[in-house]
Amino acid sequence: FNLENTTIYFVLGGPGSGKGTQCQRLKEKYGFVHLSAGDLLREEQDRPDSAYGELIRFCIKEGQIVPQEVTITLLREAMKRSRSNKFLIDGFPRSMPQATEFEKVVCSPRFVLYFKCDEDTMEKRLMERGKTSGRADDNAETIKKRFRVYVLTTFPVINHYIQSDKVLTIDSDGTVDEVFDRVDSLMTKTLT
Ligand code: UP5
Ligand code: MG
Repeated sequence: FNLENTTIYFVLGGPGSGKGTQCQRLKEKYGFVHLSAGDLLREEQDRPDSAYGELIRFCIKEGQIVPQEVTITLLREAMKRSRSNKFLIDGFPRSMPQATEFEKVVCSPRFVLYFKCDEDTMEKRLMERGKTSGRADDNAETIKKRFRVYVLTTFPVINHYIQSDKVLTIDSDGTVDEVFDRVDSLMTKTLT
């Protein structure tokens, strides 16, 4: 597992801000491997012989952060498997200790894409998705908890990277195409 020449962009923003949707478009255009920490946790939760299934299920339902050892291990394994060296890490790190540990055992991000969105918009999107997603956390009660954890615990990570000038802020209100145009033009600039 060679970390030399590895480029990582963290992709952060509140629940429903559009991280996954935009990563999908960015990976196609720019050839990144997209790793959603939430998706990796949900896969692990559903693996029949997982030792962490119950723990993950509980944390997700409560909107709480899964112990970072689990998530960082899943991310490292997925990075290794991909054999790539360009990653969009979506929905991680969710706390300052996670950021510190990841930088220690993997590497620092080149940039942080921050999808900024107001809570009303995010809530509408998540409630709409909840009609069909089957996600245990797309309900009004859990969404409230996710917002709280985001503000108290995840937002400080964004603030931390703002201090080191790594954050590219994208206004995430508007259509998927409008948001993509914004992130696309910022992305292009980071690569030239
Ligand atoms: N949508 C997207 N963009 C739109 C637009 N511009 N206009 C209209 N609709 C738009 O989008 C959400 C919904 O909105 C979709 O239906 C989409 O079509 C629509 P999406 O792109 O999925 O937004 P995203 O920001 O990815 O929302 P997500 O729900 O995935 O955010 P979360 O950060 O809450 O979810 P995640 O999967 O990352 O984490 C879930 C849980 O896992 C956490 O709460 C936590 O319990 C656990 N977790 C950890 O413990 N540790 C981690 O490191 C990561 C997760
Ligand atoms: Mg997502």
